[in-house]
Amino acid sequence: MSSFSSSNVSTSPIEGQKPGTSGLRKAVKVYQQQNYTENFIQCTLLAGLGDKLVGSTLVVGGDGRYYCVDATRRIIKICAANGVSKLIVSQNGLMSTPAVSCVIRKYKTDGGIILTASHNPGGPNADFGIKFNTANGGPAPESVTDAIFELTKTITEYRICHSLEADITRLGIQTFQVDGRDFSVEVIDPVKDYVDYMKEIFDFSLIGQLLSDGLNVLINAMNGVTGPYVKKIFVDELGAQKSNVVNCTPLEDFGGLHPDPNLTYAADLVNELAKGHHGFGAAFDGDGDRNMILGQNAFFITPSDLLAVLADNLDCIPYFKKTGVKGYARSMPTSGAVDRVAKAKKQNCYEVPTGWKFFGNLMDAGRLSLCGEESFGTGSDHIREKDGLWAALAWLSVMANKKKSVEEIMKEHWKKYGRNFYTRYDYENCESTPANQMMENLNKFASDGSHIGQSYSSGGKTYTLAKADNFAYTDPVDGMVSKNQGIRIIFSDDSRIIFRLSGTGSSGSTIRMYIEGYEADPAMFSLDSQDVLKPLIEIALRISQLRELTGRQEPTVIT
Ligand code: G16
Repeated sequence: MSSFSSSNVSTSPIEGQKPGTSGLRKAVKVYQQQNYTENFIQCTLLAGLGDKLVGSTLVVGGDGRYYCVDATRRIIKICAANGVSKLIVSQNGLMSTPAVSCVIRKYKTDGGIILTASHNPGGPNADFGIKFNTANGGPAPESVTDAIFELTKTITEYRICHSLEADITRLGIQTFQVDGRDFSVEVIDPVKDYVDYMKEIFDFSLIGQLLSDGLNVLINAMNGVTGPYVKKIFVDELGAQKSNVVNCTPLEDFGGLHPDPNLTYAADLVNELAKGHHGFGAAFDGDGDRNMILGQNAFFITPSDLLAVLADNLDCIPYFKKTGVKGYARSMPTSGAVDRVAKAKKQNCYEVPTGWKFFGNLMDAGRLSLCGEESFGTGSDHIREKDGLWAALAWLSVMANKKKSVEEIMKEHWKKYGRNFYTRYDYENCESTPANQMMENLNKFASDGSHIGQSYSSGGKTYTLAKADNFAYTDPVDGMVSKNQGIRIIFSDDSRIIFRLSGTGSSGSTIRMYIEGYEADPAMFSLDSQDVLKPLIEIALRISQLRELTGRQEPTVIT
C-alpha cells in the first residue's frame, strides 16, 4: 500500500461562497479560480461533518458536466488529508442526485458530496455546483449551509494530499496510507444500487407488460446523467426499444442543451409527442432529480397536478402498500391540487419553502410519504432527494393499474377534485437592483395590511385580496424558522399570486412569478391555462410593477 503525507496550504476567504436553494452554483470559471474549489470543500467538510470528520465515510458523485472529474480528483485529495477514512466514488464521477441519496442511505455513510448545477447548462463557459448531503441522504439543512458559509469567510488554510491519485475509471477498492491512517476509495457502478431499489419499489413486470401491450414511450435524458439509468431501466428491464430512449449519453456540455425538463427547454420531446405516435413521454434534467411528463399529442401534466394524481393513487405502487401513507407535502409556490387530495383522504399536507431540504425532516420523523414542487420535482420518502425516474415509473404504475391514458387519468382527476389552473413565469437573469427593489416593494405591500379587502379587476374578472404575506416556515420537527421565503398574495376565492427570486441562478436575478386559480366547473377544465389565468397575470404584473421596474416585457420561460 502506498503511503502519502498531506500538507496545509495557506489561503484566504473568497467572497460569495453562500450556498443557494441547492448548493453553491457558480460559473465554471469562478470555480476554476485559485483555491475556490479547495476553500469550499474544506469548509464543507468541517461544517458538514464536525467532529465526525476524522474516520468518516462519504459518497461522491456528479452529473458529468464539465469540471466534474477535475473537482472529484481535488475532493479525493482534500478528503484524504482531512482524515476521511473512505470515499465511495461513482465510476468516472457519474451518479445521478437521487442515486447518491440512495447510496448514502443504503451504505449508511456520513453523507455525500454531489457535483452538479442541476438544470443549469454545462461546459467551460457555463455552470458548475457543489452540494453537501447529510447522513439521511438529503440536502444539508440551512443550519449546515449557513455554517459552511460562515467558515468560508474566515478560512486561512486547507489540507490536501497533493500526490495521491485514485483511478476513478476502475471499479473496485483502492487503499492508501495517508499521514499514517488508512484511506480507501471504492469506485462503484453508479447505476446498480439505484436500479435494484427501483425494482423493489415498483412492479417492473406490470410496467413492462404495459409497454409490451403497446404503450409507445419516449424517454429523453437530455444528455444528462440519467442516460445509463434510462437505458438500463427502460430498455434492459422493461423491454422498450432502443428508439424509445434518446439523448442517453452523458455529455460534459449536455450537447449544448439546457438540461431543464420544461416546455421550453425540452421542446424536442414536446414536438415528438405532438405527432401523436407516443402515449407517454418523459424528460429529466442534468442530474436526474427533475422530471417532465407528457401524454399523447404532448398533453402536459403540470408538476403540481402530477403530485396530486400520485397522491390519489399511491396504492398503485407496491412500496406504499408496505409502508402505508404517512402524509403529503408541497413547496409553498406549488399549487394546492394536492391539498384537495389530502383533505379527501384525511391526510396531513405540509406547505414548506422552496427547496427539497425542507422535506427531509418530515420524512425522517415519519410524517411524510409523498411530496413535490412546481419546479418539476416529485419524490417520496424512499430517498431524500426528488427523483425524476421514480416519478416516471410512478406515473407508469398508475397507467398500468388503471389501464388509462395520461390524458384520461388527468381528466378523471379534475372531474373528481376540480382543476387548479397553474402557470409560472420566469424572468431569467434580470439586473439585481430593480429585481430587489420589486421584491422590497412587494414586501411592503404584503406587510401593510391596508390592501386587505381591496378589489382588483382585469379581463372582466374581479378578485378580492384576502391575505398577503412574506412566507415564513417553522419546521414542525425541530422548530427552525425560515423567513423571507416569497411573497404570497391570496384572494378570497383561493387564487394566488406568488413572487420570489430564484436561489439557483449563477448570476443576476431570476424572478419567478407563480399564478394559480381554481375552477370547479367541468366546462372550464379543457381551457388553456394561459387564457384562464390571464386576468390574474395582468393583476400580478400591475401590483408588482415588474415590467416598469425591470424593463422586461415578456418572461424568458413560461410553464
Ligand atoms: C432546486 C431545489 C428545488 C427547488 C429548485 C428551484 O432544484 O432542489 O427544491 O424547487 O431548485 O429553486 P429556485 O426557484 O430557487 O431556482 P434543482 O433541480 O435545481 O436542484
